[in-house]
Amino acid sequence: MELRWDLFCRVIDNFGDIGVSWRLARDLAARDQQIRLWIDDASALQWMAPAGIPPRIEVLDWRDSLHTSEVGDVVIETFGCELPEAFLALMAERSVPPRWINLEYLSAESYVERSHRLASPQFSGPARGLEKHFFYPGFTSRTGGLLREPDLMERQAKFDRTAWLASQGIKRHAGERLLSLFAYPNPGLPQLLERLAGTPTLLLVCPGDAQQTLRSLTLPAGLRWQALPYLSQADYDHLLWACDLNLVRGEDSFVRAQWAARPMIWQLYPQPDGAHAPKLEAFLNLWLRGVEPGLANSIRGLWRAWNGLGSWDNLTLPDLSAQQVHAERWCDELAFQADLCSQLLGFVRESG
Ligand code: TRH
Repeated sequence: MELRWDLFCRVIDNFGDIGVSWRLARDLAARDQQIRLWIDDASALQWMAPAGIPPRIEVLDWRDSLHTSEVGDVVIETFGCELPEAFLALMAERSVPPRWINLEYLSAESYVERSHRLASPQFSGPARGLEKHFFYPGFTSRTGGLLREPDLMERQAKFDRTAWLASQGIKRHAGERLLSLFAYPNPGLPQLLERLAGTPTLLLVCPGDAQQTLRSLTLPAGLRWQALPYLSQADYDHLLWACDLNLVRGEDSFVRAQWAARPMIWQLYPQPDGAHAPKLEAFLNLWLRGVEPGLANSIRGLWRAWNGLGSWDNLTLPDLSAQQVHAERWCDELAFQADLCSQLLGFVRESG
């Protein structure tokens, strides 16, 4: 059944808001849904989606939502971005109210299972009489799952690493391991590089602070690096599939690294109130369940240090082949879960 979706996105900073919204829009459109993506700053789509806007998606200026006369069957506000009052009023006027969903941030913390699908009836304001539902992505069956296009695993299985690297002008030396680096400013970078020293490694570095830092550093023996431009979202996936270790950040690249089924290190979006610390521990607890204690401890130590939440003393790089086995097992486990789009569609249909 084709539904009309109004998807709202406010770009706070970085690229996660638009990255998740764009990925969701594309996934819904590929499932025959009609999407209007209302966004206050679509500029990142120039590099994220250089092939242009696919059929069934319209990208519209947020401000124009104040003057539209139509409301779709489903309205999604991403990450608690507040909807314009004029649009809320229009929603309330609709004879059949739209399904109104707040798509929340990703976390493995226990509140997610408790809060997923909760309703929030509106008793005042322009949306009076409507009901908003919270939809939480997550890693367990009692959450909304993760974005995963239906053909993702198939495309990944067909991926030709050598051809892709050549297409990007990346010249890997024989035997060299590949590492992708997408990070917030991180004072731990020199310490991380020390842990990589000794084994020939090519660091493929995404735009951002790390490129500036690396220009002024002398790299330890065996390491070299290459600056990457912003890649399309599709090619960023390819980068993750091509590398032996992926350093990712925020939300969307973190999820994609899990689907890439390669060893990874996650840098969380640092929160001034320290909320990223329990968020990190919750994920580590879930993700490392069943992992051999020596390996699990060593991964924990490294992830904490990379996030400024632990010391670098006595840390070494956990064995990559053991991490590879774990990454594949975790990816297989996650793939059993219904993906986020399927769950959203199911939620909308069952409550429509
Ligand atoms: O950019 P981010 O740090 O976004 C963050 C997080 O979402 C965080 O939780 C949120 O609070 C904050 O934004 C506001 O990292 P994230 O989530 O990985 O988003 C990056 C997006 O950019 C993702 O969709 C992948 C995409 N990307 C490309 O398409 N090409 C590239 O070359 C790179 C480096 C990223």
